[in-house]
Amino acid sequence: MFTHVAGRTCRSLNGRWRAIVDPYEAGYRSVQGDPWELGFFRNLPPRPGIAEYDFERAARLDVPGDWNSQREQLLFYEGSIWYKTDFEAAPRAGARLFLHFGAANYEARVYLNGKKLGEHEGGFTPFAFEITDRVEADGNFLIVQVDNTRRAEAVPTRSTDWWNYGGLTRDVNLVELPETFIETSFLRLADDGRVHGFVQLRGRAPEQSLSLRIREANVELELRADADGRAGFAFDASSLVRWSPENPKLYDVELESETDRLCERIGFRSLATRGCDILLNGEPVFLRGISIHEEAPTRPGRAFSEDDARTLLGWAKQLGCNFVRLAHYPHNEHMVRVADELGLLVWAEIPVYWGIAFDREDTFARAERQLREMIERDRNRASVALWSLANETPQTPERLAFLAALARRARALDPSRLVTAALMARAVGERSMVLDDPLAEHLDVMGCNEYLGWYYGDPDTLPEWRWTTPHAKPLIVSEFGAGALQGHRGDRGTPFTEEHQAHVYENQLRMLEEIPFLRGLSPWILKDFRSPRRVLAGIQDYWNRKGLISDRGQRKLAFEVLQRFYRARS
Ligand code: GCB
Repeated sequence: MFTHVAGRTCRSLNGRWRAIVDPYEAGYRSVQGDPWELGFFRNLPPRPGIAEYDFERAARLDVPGDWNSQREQLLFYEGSIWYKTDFEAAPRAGARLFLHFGAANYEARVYLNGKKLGEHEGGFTPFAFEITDRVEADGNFLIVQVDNTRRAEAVPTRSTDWWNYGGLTRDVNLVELPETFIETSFLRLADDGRVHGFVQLRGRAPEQSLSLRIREANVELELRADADGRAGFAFDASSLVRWSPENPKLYDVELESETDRLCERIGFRSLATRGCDILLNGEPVFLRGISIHEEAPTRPGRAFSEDDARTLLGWAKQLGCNFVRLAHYPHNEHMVRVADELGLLVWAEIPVYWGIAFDREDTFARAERQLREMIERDRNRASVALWSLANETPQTPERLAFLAALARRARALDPSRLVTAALMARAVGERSMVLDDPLAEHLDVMGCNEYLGWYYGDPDTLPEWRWTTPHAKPLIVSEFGAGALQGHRGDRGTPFTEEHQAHVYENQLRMLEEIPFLRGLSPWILKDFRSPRRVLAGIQDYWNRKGLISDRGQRKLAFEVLQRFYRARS
């Protein structure tokens, strides 16, 4: 699929779409339960038994936007909603037209003018369908069934600690491309000091001459795509200033084929590990991070806009971060693009979370596909440093085989990033933690989530805990934290007060400083986020309260504790 939508000729289809809430899938299945040719996608005039619906009378929902946050009745809704919008399209002669969705959670079936275009599974990665030969000059109706039903074999599976926000949660665009177009490119700075990569053309005449220019750095290459439309290259990178959090330098990379042109802002930096060190451009780096869910900064619901990204990542910068963990699924593309600009290294992950069905091949295929779609979308972002495969998964043989295979896949798709996963350590004996998960053998960097001082262990004892591992690899403590309701004040011994949370942070940081192989942290979490598991009335009310910032954007005391720690280290 084509990447870098922002650089293309686009028409936004965002807006107020008609929406029919369909908990029994009456719009897809007959009364016997089979898929039905007279489903809602036909948009027929109302008629008893045939078409007992009418989009024109249905209420509207904003696209992009999760449905749960738009209507009180839909807060907990899980099931199908049918969306409809109308549009006109006048493609230029010879041009091709695509419908591009930033994401739909979790499954989408897409129909144009009553006929199916295709479907997509996976709630956090983009997809597109060509409509060149299906579109009419006017009077097009686009209908999308989105279903967020949780399923055991899906990725994620039934149980998570975040809200199952359903709907067309990201931008929808009509994209116009030439007959043979630049589908994608990949530029990566390798260990040999050269930029390696390829450009992929797609269309009827893929064998073309093309050029790659970075004018500011006097890079100019003349390339020839082969019969499959692929042109590989490698060039000396000595004229390129390296991207880093201190100097997030981006270049305009211009691609021009005989039939298409595309310009993308790209940064160049190298990443590696040496023993327990993470090397950025050859120098050891300590990752001062914070975990973030894709939730809007000051309103409830999914984040989707560039403004949301600037606010969330701006808060991370104020905290003193050079690193963010975008948990627990691929966030919208604005996040990684703004991270590129602001100089924040990124941990990106797929929702292989807790107990997914590690013994199922179809579940592996789902995970693998989400990994590929994430990597293909974001591989040109200098900010993205780590591909994370999984979060807090059980130590079983099936899981090890599953994740080892995913690690191989990640490296085959992108040899220039570090591969990680959020593991769990074990408490052994008196105040000691050991991280000996065999999955670490397959990773470049070990992530580890631990809740000492919150779910277990007395926070006062934290500075006495010692950490060991048999693996000579860098560690990022990818989570620690404590819940606190903003404004709930008291003494530091009382859980859910700001004082208690600040105390856990102070002692966690004292403990973590003593771990010889620690190379970064991303405490849990920047902002309170919604979770159906968090039911404690008066405190949680369906919010996970481990944010350093409340759901309304107010800082808690622990924000300053972490900020002080990071400032002293920058
Ligand atoms: C974890 C999970 C995260 C939860 C967090 C918590 O270990 O990775 O998704 O939200 O703990 O708050 O318990």
